[in-house]
Amino acid sequence: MSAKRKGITVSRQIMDDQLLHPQATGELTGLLNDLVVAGKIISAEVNMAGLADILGQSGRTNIQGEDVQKLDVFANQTIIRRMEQCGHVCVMASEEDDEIIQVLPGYEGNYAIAFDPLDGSTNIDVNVSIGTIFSIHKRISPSGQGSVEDLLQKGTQQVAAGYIIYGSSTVMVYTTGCGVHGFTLDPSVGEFFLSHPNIQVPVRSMYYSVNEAYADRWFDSTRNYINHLKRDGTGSGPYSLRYIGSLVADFHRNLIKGGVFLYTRDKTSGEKAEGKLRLLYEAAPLAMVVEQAGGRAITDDGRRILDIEPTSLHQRVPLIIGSKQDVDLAEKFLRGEM
Ligand code: P6P
Repeated sequence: MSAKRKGITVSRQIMDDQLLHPQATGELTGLLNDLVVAGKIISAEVNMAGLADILGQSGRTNIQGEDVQKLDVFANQTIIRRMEQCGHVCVMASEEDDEIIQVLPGYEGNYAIAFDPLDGSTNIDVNVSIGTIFSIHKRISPSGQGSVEDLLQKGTQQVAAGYIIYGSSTVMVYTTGCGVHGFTLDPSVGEFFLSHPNIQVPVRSMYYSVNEAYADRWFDSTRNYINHLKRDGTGSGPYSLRYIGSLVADFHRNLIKGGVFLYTRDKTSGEKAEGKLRLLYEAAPLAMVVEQAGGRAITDDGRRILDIEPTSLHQRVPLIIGSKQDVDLAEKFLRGEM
């Protein structure tokens, strides 16, 4: 990275991205910059959580039936408040809300945003990295308040996607379809500075990321693939297991160092018949990021994540995502070719 690019802020990069899209009006730029502000506010709260009385349960449960942590509520409200009055959004979907979320009357814009405000939040109290994941589509409804149709679009139709990981430092990673860039927050000045330009996920790795506790409930293709990696089936040495249990943390490590993450279907069916992760605001945005970085994202029955036509806001989808060659190999197993 040349010296002149050292001080590139995320807002400058968002503007540079806009210039790559001749038809851009600047609305997406405005939306992303408001999302950056929300990320800074959430980051400050997450970093204070250990001190402020904000740790622990909020006493509520969400659509997933999970105890909602206080920081979840704060993060969700922070993003909603920014998006409902930014003038660039017509409708929202959040992991924390059963139904679509409208924007303030008169502030309707041309984009729809789906987000997981604080994924991995069960890890909050033990200081494990957690994150915000977002997916942005151009509206398809004509005008005014948006509708669920503006959100239920294929991943290939996303105009921007990314995440903010709140860990040892706060890093924002996003793409608008022109590559993937990472920015690290300098809390002393309150700015995200370019720290990971043009991220390319290593084409293969030595790491797999899966919850081995579910091995007895995997389909044979998944189990055979994992055993192949563990038993040096690739001939380059046995893979190591790295699993944090926080999707954004596991994904970010794989994006930077290489690796393959799996959360596949549970063959005993039940609520995890399609896995645990959500298409709209987890799998699809991370799939856009990973493909823009040269990786792949598929389901464990061989579908490309970005090609899946969503049918409901909170639908689950099995996910195999990461280094291209590792996902290519997984695809061979699930096609019965190995
Ligand atoms: P399991 C966190 O609750 C989460 O939604 C993701 O961040 C993470 O990848 C997954 O669940 C972990 O699930 O079943 O391994 O605990």
